[in-house]
Parts: sequence; structure tokens; C-alpha cells
Amino acid sequence: MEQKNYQRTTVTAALPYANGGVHIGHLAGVYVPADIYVRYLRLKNQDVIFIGGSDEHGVPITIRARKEGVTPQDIVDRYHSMIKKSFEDFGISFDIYSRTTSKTHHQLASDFFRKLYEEGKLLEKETEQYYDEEAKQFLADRYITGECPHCHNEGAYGDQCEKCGRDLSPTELLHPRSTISGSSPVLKKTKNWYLPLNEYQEWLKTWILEGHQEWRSNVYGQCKSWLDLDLQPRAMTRDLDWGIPVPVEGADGKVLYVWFDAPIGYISNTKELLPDSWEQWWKAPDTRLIHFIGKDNIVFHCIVFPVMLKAHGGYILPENVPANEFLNLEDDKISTSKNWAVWLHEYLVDFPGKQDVLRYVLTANAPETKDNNFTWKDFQERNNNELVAVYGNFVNRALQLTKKYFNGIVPACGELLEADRQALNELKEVKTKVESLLDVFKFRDAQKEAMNLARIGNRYITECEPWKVWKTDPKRVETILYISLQLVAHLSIAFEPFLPFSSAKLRRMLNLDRFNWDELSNTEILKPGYQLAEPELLFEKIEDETIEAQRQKLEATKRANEEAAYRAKEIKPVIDFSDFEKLDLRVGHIKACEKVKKANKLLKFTLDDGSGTDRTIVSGIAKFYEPEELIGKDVLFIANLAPRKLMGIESQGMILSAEDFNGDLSVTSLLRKVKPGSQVG
Ligand code: B3M
Ligand code: ZN
Repeated sequence: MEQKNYQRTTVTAALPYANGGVHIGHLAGVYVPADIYVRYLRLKNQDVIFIGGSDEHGVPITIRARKEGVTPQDIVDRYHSMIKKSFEDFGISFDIYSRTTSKTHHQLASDFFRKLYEEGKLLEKETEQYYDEEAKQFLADRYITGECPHCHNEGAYGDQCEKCGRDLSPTELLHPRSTISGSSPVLKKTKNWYLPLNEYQEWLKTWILEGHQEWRSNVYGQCKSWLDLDLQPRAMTRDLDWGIPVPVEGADGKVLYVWFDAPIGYISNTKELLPDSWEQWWKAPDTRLIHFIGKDNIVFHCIVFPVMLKAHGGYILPENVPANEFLNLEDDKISTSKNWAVWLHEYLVDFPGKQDVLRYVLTANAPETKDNNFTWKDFQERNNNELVAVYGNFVNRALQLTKKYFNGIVPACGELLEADRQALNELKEVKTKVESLLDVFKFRDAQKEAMNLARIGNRYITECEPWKVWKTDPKRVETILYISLQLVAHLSIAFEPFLPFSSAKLRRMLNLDRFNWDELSNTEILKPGYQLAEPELLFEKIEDETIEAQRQKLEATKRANEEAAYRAKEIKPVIDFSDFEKLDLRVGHIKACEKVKKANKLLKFTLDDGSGTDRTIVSGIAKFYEPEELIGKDVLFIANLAPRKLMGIESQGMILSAEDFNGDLSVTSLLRKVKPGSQVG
């Protein structure tokens, strides 16, 4: 698919914020696909560098530090090492994994900004921002809370209300408060520098909408919806004390906006890796630049960063930005704050040595075109039914039979029958099939093709039945195993980008070391007479108990979250006694109780309410009580609630019950016996 004659490829993967660990969503969205791609290019002997690192600036890091009572530097030191280790453990083969607090980065980002500033490419604008007079500092949006003007949630943030989900600006909040000192902030004038995105709008339209129609439709679509509206200048500096100081006179107390410095981190990390030749990887027109990111980062990589590069001049632009959508976990959005995630470091404790299983499942379910879902059941099934039963099983059969019949020596190929020719043809095709998909970033389908070759192998060996043929025609078995072994050798190459640990293991069993992608077109990778090493199992079955344990772990998280949300429920606004007096609460004696037909939630009560006439109340507690348990009990009810119809029955009031944090309902009762109709107050 390469239109231009590229000589080398710079691949970047989004720099994760160093304020938390890495979870399966990160891996599936960005790092596994980027790693597959890079490994593939390396196998093709192409010139490629793979650049990663931690994003160590930004407000969330300062908030976390403040909460824990440590410095932002402590936070990023802790998480940078943790993230770096997780990537290494999972075989994400960065050529460098550095950090945006490095000296090289501070220098380069500063220089970049200064050049734009000196060439008049930035707008200087004065605006009014909230200022905390006690803490003597301007407040980032996230440092301001107040009442949401829309839903009146009292804990809305300056950039967003988490209750109603609306985006806000700090000045929209009612009764704003500083989360630093608790005081009411005042508006104060401040100067910042803006990137005039609007001046580049036409250029962006031509470059993306006309020039890059081949980009994934989710990426192209997001760019188009941005470019269909009028772009606005965006502030590239912030009044904050954590970040890269703005290298301009009179800018004390200001730092570069984190989204200004972070993408420059790709360049700085390349410079740290290749101090003498880094420019070639960022400036030579025959270098291809590819950014792997998640969908929430599209605007920064397709609009803001390209405008920065263009304004600066001298840099190449991304050739493609294969962004993924999101991965959910067991049908719920992955959330760090709710701990709704599978963390890589925890996975490795529970599944030691099984990095490839997770890589495989995440690619098989990669959210390439739409959000996708990870479930432990699917994880188990893909392991047991695909990795073990197809790939592992085929490899094991081929190697064990070769060991049994030929002492692990590759046999010679005899006369070919139809089945053999078919298998060899399929083997010849796998290279172009996988290539054509990887070249256009279709990782799921590419992995499927690799697995398909293992399926073909399995079918071939099952059909040929070498264990039966051995008794009558051992020569024929030589040919069958010769072909099977070539398939195994091909699998070790075709799967390398996806399952690098298993490929390495398989190569050891085959007694092969270095290999490359082009070998896939060679139908005789293993020559007759070649001695193989001892076969081992490539994958192992995952039992139900193991999966159940993971489910329990998530269940426990869910319960803990529900309980926390319940505890955090705020007391409703204060009411007057006269409001309370409007309620007529009374004691009722349950004379009869039955299930309501065709309504599995409802119970119908007949109450003695002291008036001499029975009262009917319908209540949604059938899930929690059998009718018999309640008959004869005294309960509290609201006697003056307007009647309403439920399933055709008029309900005259409401029986009071308490809701536990998990949603369970418990009917209220009295400590002593009182007469029906007694008033409560
Ligand atoms: N740190 C956001 C994120 O982790 C941001 C990416 C920077 S890439 C230059 O989603
Ligand atoms: Zn709201």
C-alpha cells in the first residue's frame, strides 16, 4: 500500500500518563498493535524505530501528588518504572522507553516553543482565570469545584460535571470553590500563548480530508467532524507549577500545556536514542511516521500536533494514525478510579508466563472499528479452543510424531498426493495474506490468517492419519511429517509479531534461531536430515476454577464500588418542619399479601389501616420477600400519597422500606406492637 518510496519508518505509541499502571485497555488499544506492526517490519528487515515513553506532566499528576501528600516527581518516578516494567514483561519491544521529565525533552520542547514564539506563530492573549488568593496560584479547571448549572450536582469540576456528563468551563460553575484551600476563587487577568488552529484549517482540510482518505474511518470521521466546524485558537501554556517552564520573558509561574510538550516527547526520545541521526527519523521526506493511539487522542495527533509541526517547519507529518476504539471489561467501561480493569502486573501474578495468551485474546478482540468487550469466559475459550486445541495441538502432533518415528530428525519428502499439494499451496499463500492485512493495520484479521494456517495443519494431519499409515507405508509418513514440519516452521514466523514468546519457544524446539519474514515464501525451511530439539507444550488449558477466581475478583470490585457510591450519597437539601408535616405516615397491619400476576417485581398488600376499610398497596419488593413472610406483620406506610395504578391495580400509598447498598430492600417494622392507623412522626 506504500504510495511513496519510503526508506524508514518511525513508529510511536501514545505516551501513557505516569499516574497509574497499565491495563488491558491500554494494551489492546495501542501497545499490542504497535508492537505487532514494528515486529513485522523488523522481520522484513526494514529500517524502523519504535518510540515510547511516559507522559509525566499535566494536572492529574499534580492532583494525585497532592492527595497522597508527595511531590509530582515522586508520583511519576513510581509509575514510570512500573509502566516500563509492564511493557517489558509483555514483550512490547520499544527501542526506547524514556520520559518527558528528561533533560533532553525539556530542552527540545523549550526550543520548539521558543522558535514558534520568536517567529510570531503564536497568539498572545489575556483572559480571566480563577485565582486562589490563599494558595496564591491560578487554578487549573480540575482544581475548581462547584454546583453544576445544569443538574445542580454540588461536586462538579471546572471542566466537567461527572453526574450529568456535560462539559463545563470554570466560570459556569455556581458557587465555585478552590480544592486547594477551600476558598472562593477570584477572577484575575493572565496572559497565555495560543496556537491559531483556525489559520491552518484550510491546510488541514486538504492534507487530511483530501490527502488521507485511506485512514481508518473512525479516525477520518473524527477529523472531519472537527474540520467541519470552525477551529479555535488553543492555549499552549498554563498557569501551573508542574511542567516545562515557558521559555519567554515575563512568563514566570507558567508551563507548557501538557499536550504541547507530550507529542514532542516522541522526538526527544528519538534524540535520546539516536543523538547523531535522530533528525533523519523526523525530517527526511523518505521517512514514514506512524502514530498508534487510542481514540481519545485523535484530535491531538491529527490536528494539534501536525499544526505544531507545520508551524515549526522542517518536520515530516504522520502518514497514518491507526487509532483504536475502546475495550470494555465484562460489558462495563474500563475505569482506573473504579479499579474496573485487568492490570498487567496483577495478570502476570495470576497467569505467570502467559503473556501471549493475553496478547492473542486482545488482538482477536481488538477494538479496531468499534468498541469491543473483554470477558474472562472468552479469554478461556480462545485459549482452550484456539491456542491449545488448534495451534498448540498441531505443533505438538507434528513434533511428537517426528520424535517417535524419526528420532526428531526431519524426514525426506516423497511423492506428493493431492492433500499434500493443497497443504503446500495454503502454506505458500499465508505470506501475502498476512502481509496484505498488516500493511493496512488490520491486526485482528491478520492474526486470524496465521491461526488459519494452524487449522489447515491440523486438518491435514487428521486426514492423513500418519499413526495408521505407519504400519503399512512408513515412506508416506515421511512425506506427511515433512510437510507438517514446514507448516510448523511457517507458523513460528507468521505468529512472531503477535505471539513473540511462543514463537521464540517454538523456534527453540525447531532448533532454529534467526529468522525473517521472507522465509515464509520458502516451502523448505527445514531440510531433510535436520535434527530438531526436544518438543514441549506450547500452550496449556485454563481451567474453570481459574476463570471463576478472576470473575470473583471483579465481583468484589463491583461490590466495593457500590458500597463506596452508597456511602458517598449526599444528604438531600434541608427541609422545613412544615414540609415534613405534610407527610402522613402511619402503621398498617398486613392482612393479606400476594404476588401480582405477570409482574414479577410486584406484591399486592391488603392493609388494616385502622379506618375500618381495607387499603390496597402495591409495592415492588417481590424479589426480596415471599408473601407469607409478611402476612401478619405491622409496617409503616405513607397514607396520603396520591393513588396510582400499577398493572391495573390502584395502589393507595407506599410501604416504607430501606435500600441496602447492593439494592436489596428491607421492609421497615416497629419495635413494639401499636394499633393499626397510629400516626408516625
Ligand atoms: N498521555 C493521554 C493518554 O494517556 C496522553 C497521551 C500523550 S501522547 C503524546 O491517553
Ligand atoms: Zn451536571
